[in-house]
Amino acid sequence: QDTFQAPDYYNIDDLLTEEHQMIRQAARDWVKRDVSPIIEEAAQKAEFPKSIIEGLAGVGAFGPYIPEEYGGAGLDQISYGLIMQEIERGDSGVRSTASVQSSLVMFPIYAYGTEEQRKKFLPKLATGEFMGSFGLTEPDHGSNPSSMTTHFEDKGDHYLLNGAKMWISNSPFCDVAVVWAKNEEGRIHGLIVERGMEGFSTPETHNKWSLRASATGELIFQDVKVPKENLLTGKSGLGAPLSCLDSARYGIAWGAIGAAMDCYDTALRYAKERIQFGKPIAGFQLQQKKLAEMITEITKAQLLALRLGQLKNEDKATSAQISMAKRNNVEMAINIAREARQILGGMGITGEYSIMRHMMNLESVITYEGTHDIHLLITGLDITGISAFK
Ligand code: TGC
Ligand code: FAD
Repeated sequence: QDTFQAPDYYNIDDLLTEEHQMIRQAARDWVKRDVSPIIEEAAQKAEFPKSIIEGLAGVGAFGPYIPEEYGGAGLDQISYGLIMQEIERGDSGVRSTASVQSSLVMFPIYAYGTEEQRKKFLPKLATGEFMGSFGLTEPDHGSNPSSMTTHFEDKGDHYLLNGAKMWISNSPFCDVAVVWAKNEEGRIHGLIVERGMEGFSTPETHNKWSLRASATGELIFQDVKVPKENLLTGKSGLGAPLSCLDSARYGIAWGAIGAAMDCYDTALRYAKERIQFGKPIAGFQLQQKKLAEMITEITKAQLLALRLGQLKNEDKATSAQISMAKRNNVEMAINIAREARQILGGMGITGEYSIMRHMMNLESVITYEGTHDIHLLITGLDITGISAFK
């Protein structure tokens, strides 16, 4: 059952347009109907529920802000954020699938691809006929992707790609992968690698305690011949993949609010119903402190995300502003999940409620797309002008 109430303590809905609210409602209704009933079982079995791909496409989660002529939904950035929020209310792994497809696969093809690449890939990615993955992280190069070793050589009529990527969302079932690799001069470029190319394999990573309803794996390239027309020609250097991350990190800043809202709403309802020592546990000050702090933090995160969305719409959001929102909102959500789980006592550790699943999922969310530490250092660099990375 799903009786979710969306917290809106500061009447933030008044700042949204009717269209925003309709888009959010459509995503919310879909999550309630098609995701919530199946997601716990999928997570327990550690299976990505492929049945939801069509629905994700239907609510505009694949390329929300990609223009309609390429199959996208042509929406603004706040709509994109609201869709991510509703999807992550269901599960962070489902939102991951959408984030990767939209911001890490469709965005680079749209922004840096040729017209032929856009026409060939974007409409199929928008409907979910093609699923995509994004290969930046390597076994020995996570927070520091500029030192990647995956590389390609120009062989005249094709490129020869060698190397390996690790921790790649959607990899086990992806049809296409946007892969970041160095050329002979050590310059980073994006290549579109397609399933079926000889020497390309995508083994799944098992035994995850987090993001279990999302498939994670490797991308392995052994002398893969990539046609020259699959090079993303519009931008090279680390700034190219990092600009994709900006878009995905922005979506995560909204998505985390969804997970937090679900935990808060569940804990609030449980606290009002659960009787101990002759009264609802919601009547005890310690539990009220937890709940009051949750709604305060959710409200602050909502305002941060909305303002960032306005800046994104005006093309004025900086990477450092996005980092701050990703870091703050994910930490907010993981803290709320931990506190909410305690409010449910023993019931909080079961799959009867979504909280423990959110809590475990958020351990990945606080690590991927730049760790919590890295985003702090990005803020540190922005305000001091001094890099503390190296
Ligand atoms: P640095 O020297 O600072 O920058 C290199 C070039 O990139 C430019 N740049 C950016 N451009 C666009 N957006 C950004 N956010 C940018 N940040 C930097 C920069 O201006 C420079 O350009 P140019 O023209 O001067 O060359 O690079 P660095 O090597 O010092 O690294 C900086 C650092 C540590 C912040 C960066 O490497 C970083 O963000 N590391 C974290 C890695 C990361 O986030 N990986 C994520 C992998 S994908 C993933 O996790 C998907 S999860 C699935 C899901 O989303 O659900
Ligand atoms: P490391 O970089 O080894 O970091 C380990 C620790 O050291 C962290 O706490 C980090 O904060 C800290 N650290 C590192 N450098 C510094 C520093 N300079 N100063 C202080 N502390 C530092 N990647 C993709 O490319 N595509 C994907 O689709 C994708 N999906 C993912 C899905 C899941 C479920 C997970 C868990 C990861 C995924 N990733 C993906 C990879 C993810 O982006 C990386 O895990 C992340 O960037 C961190 O890299 P790492 O795991 O190698 O950790």
